[in-house]
Amino acid sequence: MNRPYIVGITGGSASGKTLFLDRLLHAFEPGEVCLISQDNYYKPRHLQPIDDKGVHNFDTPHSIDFEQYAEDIAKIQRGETVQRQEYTFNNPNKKPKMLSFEPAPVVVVEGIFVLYYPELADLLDLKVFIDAKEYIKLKRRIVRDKVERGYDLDDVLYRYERHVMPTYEKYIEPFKQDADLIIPNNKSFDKALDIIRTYLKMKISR
Ligand code: UZR
Ligand code: MG
Repeated sequence: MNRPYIVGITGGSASGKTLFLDRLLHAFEPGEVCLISQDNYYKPRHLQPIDDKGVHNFDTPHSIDFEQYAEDIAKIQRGETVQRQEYTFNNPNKKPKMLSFEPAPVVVVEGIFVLYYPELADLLDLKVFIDAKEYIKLKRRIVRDKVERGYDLDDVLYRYERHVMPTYEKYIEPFKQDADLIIPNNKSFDKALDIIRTYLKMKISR
């Protein structure tokens, strides 16, 4: 197999990265695309930094075991399979699955810090930034954290203001200019999705 084509997708929390990728992956056959998400590389809770109010901050680049992440991406790039336990966002109602990442012609690397770490950014052949207005991200985040991650509203708002926003300004937004493509996602990303889908299909058929 040829060396995989590696696509990095980043953007602020709740900008629409995961939804974009769910839609994108639907258009491919199993084995054509491998998605390896940064979400599965959060360090365990007891290793997460704690803020001055004693609350865990999952929004610093130190929250991620990026060395393992970069190593696993490099492994897939070399044609090896990677096993990793699913991260459930500390949701006690979810039982973590064992995930298996298989080498594929296209590998997608997704997460808020994938452009921040040069060790990760240097592995990427195409860098995509998904962008959305702040109030839209906050709205999406409130809904998602309640429904998918089981957090209550006070908790969501506290983290958004104290952790998510500062991290966006410091570690995510400054790297927007390193992206090859910036996709606005305030209403819809359908046309951009079409373009990326077509481009990746072309990469696979070559
Ligand atoms: P996306 N996050 C959690 O909410 N809980 C965890 O256990 C680990 C991470 C959040 C993290 C970040 N921060 O904003 C978000 N907080 O997941 C990144 N607080 O995920 O890009 O899908 O929004
Ligand atoms: Mg996500």
